[in-house]
Amino acid sequence: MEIVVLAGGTGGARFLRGVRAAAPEAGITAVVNTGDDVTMHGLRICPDLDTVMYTLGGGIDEERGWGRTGESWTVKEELAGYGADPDWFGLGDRDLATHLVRTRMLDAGYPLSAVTAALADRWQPGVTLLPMSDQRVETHVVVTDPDSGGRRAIHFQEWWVRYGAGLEPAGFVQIGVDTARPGPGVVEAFTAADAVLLAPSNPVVSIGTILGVAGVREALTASPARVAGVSPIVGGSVVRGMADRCLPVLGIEVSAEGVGRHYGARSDGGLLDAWLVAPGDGATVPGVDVREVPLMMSSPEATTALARAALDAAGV
Ligand code: FO1
Repeated sequence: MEIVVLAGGTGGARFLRGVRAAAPEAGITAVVNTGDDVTMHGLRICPDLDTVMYTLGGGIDEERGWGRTGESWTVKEELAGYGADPDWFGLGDRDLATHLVRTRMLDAGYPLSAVTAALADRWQPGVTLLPMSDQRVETHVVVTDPDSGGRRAIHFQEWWVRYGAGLEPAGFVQIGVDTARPGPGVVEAFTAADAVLLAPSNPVVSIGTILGVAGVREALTASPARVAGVSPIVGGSVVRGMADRCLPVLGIEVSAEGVGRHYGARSDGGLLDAWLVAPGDGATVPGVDVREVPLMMSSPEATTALARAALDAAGV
């Protein structure tokens, strides 16, 4: 059985761990958002790919939800000692090795998909990790500058990490998404899929960015598989991350129903055959099989049960 999962960072990575546990015999392909990628101190950093790789490979810091367990911050402190900007991004010493290897391979001309496969060889995540595209796509956030009052675009990582999503977002721009093409294996994965799952990742800057790559949405909707999504909103609020800060910018209600309607029914040209919402969040999404199941990934068992429910909803 072949399962394709669209995923962003922490929530998507944890959900993938559940899918792997719920379907240990299946071939699982994760199509991962690269719009959060950023170059800092001359190094190419791919937060969502790394979060999925570390989480599934056993190297993640569970408490932070990103970066390496047993991390130290000596290089970060030394960079700050030189006043080297940016000093607000948490570059861990162990994590740096990933960025050094990735940057060296990219500079040698290897595409991101080949770099990702090489890095994953160490971690053995148990799923195939595919960047949504080998071409660079970067999400920038249009904000109103607190000092000048003028508008400017800052990289998503600056908005999220430096400002804690505290600056009012006026828009999200996925730079490069229009000319980017689906990464190697992405279209083929949808064609071969028996089930397609949308992880409870950010519908705007993660799932939305993946689907913004020309050809990906078309491949998903043309897939013979049923598509089941998992709401990232529980009881009207976000479980973690900043989806509640992003959804209103696109006029999407911050609710399981709002996100479900935004994704839309497959029969109407949208994405979903099924939509999983939390008990009590009863949502009506015309044309979509809405199911109430516990969504909190509070334990490995709960996460596996959620993944099992999503696979059931996808008919496998
Ligand atoms: N998130 C933070 O809130 N603070 C950080 O300093 C930080 C550093 C960081 C370094 C590497 C990496 O792969 C991820 C990192 N993240 C950090 C998380 C990252 O901003 C998010 O995982 C995604 O970009 C949003 O899903």
